[in-house]
Amino acid sequence: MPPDIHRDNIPDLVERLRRGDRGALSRLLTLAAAGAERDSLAAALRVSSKNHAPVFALTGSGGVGKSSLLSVLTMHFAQRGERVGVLACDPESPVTGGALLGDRCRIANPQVSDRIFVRSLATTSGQQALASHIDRMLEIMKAFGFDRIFIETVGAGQGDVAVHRLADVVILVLQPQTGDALQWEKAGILELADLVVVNKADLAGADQTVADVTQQLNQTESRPVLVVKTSVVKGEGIEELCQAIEHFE
Ligand SMILES: Nc1nc2c(ncn2[C@@H]2O[C@H](COP(=O)(O)OP(=O)(O)O)[C@@H](O)[C@H]2O)c(=O)[nH]1
Ligand SMILES: [Mg+2]
Repeated sequence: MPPDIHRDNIPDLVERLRRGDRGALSRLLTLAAAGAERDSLAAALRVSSKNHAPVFALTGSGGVGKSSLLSVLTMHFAQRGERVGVLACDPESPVTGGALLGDRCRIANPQVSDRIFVRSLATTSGQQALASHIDRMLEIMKAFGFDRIFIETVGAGQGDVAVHRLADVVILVLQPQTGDALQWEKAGILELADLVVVNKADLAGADQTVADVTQQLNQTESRPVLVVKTSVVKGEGIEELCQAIEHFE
C-alpha cells in the first residue's frame, strides 16, 4: 500500500499548536469535531498543558443576541491584549458569529482581530456526540494558550447541562418579552446560571424581565446571581457585563 502522504502528523500538529500556530489549531479542531484521530489526539494533548484559560458559556434561546454579545465581548478583551477563542455551537446561523466578528474586527484593528479566533459548529444542540467532541476541542483551545475561551450554545434544557460541566461560568442570555422567567426555572437553567444577561434592553419590557428574573433568583437561589441589562445595538451595559465577567477570575 502506498504511504498516505495526507495523513496528519498529530504530535507535530500539537507541537505547532502549543507554539500558537493558528493553522494547526484550525486543523486539530476540524479533526476533533469529526471525531477523527481520537486516540492519537488524546495522547498528544495529554502532555501536561499549563493553560487554564477560564471557559465562559453563553447560553439562551436562538435570536436573543448571544453571537452579537460575543462579538463585542471578544473585542473588549482582545483590545486589552488578551487572546480570545470562541466555539460557537449555532445550528441556526453557523456563520453569524464569525462573520459578525470578522467584520467588526477588521474595521477596528487587524492586530486586535488577530487575537480573536472563532470556530462555528453547525451541530444540533444537545446532541450527545457534540458534547464529547467539544471536550476535546476545548482541550485543543486550551493548549493553544488562549487567555479566555467562550462557548456559545442554544439553550434547550438538556444540552445546557453538558455545557455547565464544560464551562467555568455559565451566562444565561434572555431578551425582553420572551415570556415567563419561570420557563428557565422549569428547565433547570436558571439554577445553572452564574450570571444572567437581559439583552435587547432597547426594546420594551426589559426592566420587567430583569425584575422577573431577579425575583425568581431570590426565591430559588441562595447564592447571589447578578442580572445585567445590555443592548448591543446601543452599546449599553457592555462595560458592566465585561466587569461582571472579569469578576469570575
Ligand atoms: N434590538 C436589538 N437587537 C439585537 C440586539 N442584540 C442582537 N440583536 C439582533 O438580534 C438578532 C439575533 O442576534 P444573534 O446575535 O444572532 O442571536 P443568537 O441567536 O442568540 O446568537 C440579530 O438580528 C441581531 O442584530 C440588541 O441589543 N437589541
Ligand atoms: Mg448565535
